[in-house]
Amino acid sequence: MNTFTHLPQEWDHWLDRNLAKGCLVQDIVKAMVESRFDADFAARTVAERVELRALQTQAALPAQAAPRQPYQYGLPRFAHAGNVISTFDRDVHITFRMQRPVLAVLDDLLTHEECDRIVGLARDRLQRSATLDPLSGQHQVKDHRTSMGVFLPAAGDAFLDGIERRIAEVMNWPRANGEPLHVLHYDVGAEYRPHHDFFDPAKPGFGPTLARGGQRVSTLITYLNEVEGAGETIFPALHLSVVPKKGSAVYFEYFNESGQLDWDTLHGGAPVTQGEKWVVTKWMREGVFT
Ligand code: PD2
Ligand code: ZN
Repeated sequence: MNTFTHLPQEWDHWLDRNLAKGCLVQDIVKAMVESRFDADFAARTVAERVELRALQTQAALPAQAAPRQPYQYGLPRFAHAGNVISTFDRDVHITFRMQRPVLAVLDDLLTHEECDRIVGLARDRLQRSATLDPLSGQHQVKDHRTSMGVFLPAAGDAFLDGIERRIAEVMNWPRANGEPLHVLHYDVGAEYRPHHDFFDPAKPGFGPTLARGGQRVSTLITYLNEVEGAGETIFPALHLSVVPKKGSAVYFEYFNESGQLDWDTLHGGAPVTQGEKWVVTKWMREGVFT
């Protein structure tokens, strides 16, 4: 199928009108792709226009933060009642839960053998972790994330396939919407400073990733070893920290049905003070991750 890589004038006006109305970048890109625009072209065009509009607004107005609408909680994806989640092959125990934001700490998500096996698959393939630059959309190595990491696609691996299936059942969200499992390793001193796992739609560099299944909606961080010192997952806005325990996990959600993002889900990996820390993260998207 031929796709368009040029923006006719009527679409140019349509793009400005929709951004002015406050439509989400990913919805605009999706509508363009459905009208047969090339996906990369659409993501780039929208991202460039968002950046241009931001520059024009900055030039026209004295520095002023746009007021954020209060986050409205919708139906939780994590809709497990009681204290046990019975997945197809394992019972996972809920040891802590909160409603706002939806957050849970889970015990026994992975066996110790499964944790060791995941570490074994990742160990020789680690690379310095990078983050997506919000303006350029390029992957960049920065001081605020000093771990090493690797994605582990499950394709053709029966072991990872089972883990993926269990995780999708726990997160109560389609497996196809998940990014591949991502293993992180922190040495002493390594950290992941507080950040949001979602992509700020106002930042042009995030357009291309938002076109790959939409916004992230939830995160599951599973601890793969016992950390000798610190390395907690911290939630500064909630005054909460989760202490790593081999095989246990922390789950949280940050996106409602109206497209609002919960900024209180700010979180980070505190510096490891002794030993090392291994985790595997699953990020879920709104739609199928491509
Ligand atoms: O390793 C962690 O504790 C951590 C903290 C914050 C991991 C992530 N974010 C992540 O993988 O997004
Ligand atoms: Zn994170």
